[in-house]
Amino acid sequence: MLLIGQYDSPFVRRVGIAMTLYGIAFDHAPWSGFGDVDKIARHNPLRRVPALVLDDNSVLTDSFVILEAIDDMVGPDRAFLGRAGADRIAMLRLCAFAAGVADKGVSLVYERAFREGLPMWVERCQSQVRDTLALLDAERAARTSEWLFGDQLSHADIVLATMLRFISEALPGMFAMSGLAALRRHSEACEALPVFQSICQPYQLTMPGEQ
Ligand SMILES: N[C@@H](CCC(=O)N[C@@H](CS)C(=O)NCC(=O)O)C(=O)O
Repeated sequence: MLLIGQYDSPFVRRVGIAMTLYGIAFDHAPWSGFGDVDKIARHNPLRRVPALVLDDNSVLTDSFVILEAIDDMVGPDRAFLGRAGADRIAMLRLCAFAAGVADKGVSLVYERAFREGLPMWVERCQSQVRDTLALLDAERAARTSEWLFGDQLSHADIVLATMLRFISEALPGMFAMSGLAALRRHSEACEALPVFQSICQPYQLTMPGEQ
């Protein structure tokens, strides 16, 4: 299998971390969404990352779909990052809030990089990020367990951390992190794990036409 996309994307990184924790062998193509768009387009007409090329050459896109597929590949007994029953909905709820913050962060990055920035859109995205970070911080603070769902890491723990690192690095200073103590503690605990250190790339936006 081939995982396409750079690890400075919070979405690619969450997939790379999950596959590594599951012990799934994969090749990695650290292609930039803009600098390497032609290479990506050969596999994924949507030209987005992450994309996972399966052994039969079919291609999956979107981190949620890819994680669903890899949980399925390892099977219910080994899919320790997933959850079942009510915990599954609770986990997906937090994943969606965290991935949503990352989505709005990506919009803000593009708004800044590709045009001057429509104030109404920028302010809307910033409010969405700010308020959802506050929600996630309160949710994390309310849980006293090592990880969000007990003593075992979950997909929600991973995306919370990949999102926070992305927001901090791609939009430095735009959002005050000082009031987000629980999220910062969570992020530090994740980033200290060897898998987070190996599946990692400092943020860098490559503009179209650059390599
Ligand atoms: N919902 C998607 C979001 C993926 C996404 O936004 N990827 C960005 C890079 S971080 C991308 O490919 N941007 C280029 C584009 O949208 O054209 C997921 O969870 O995988």
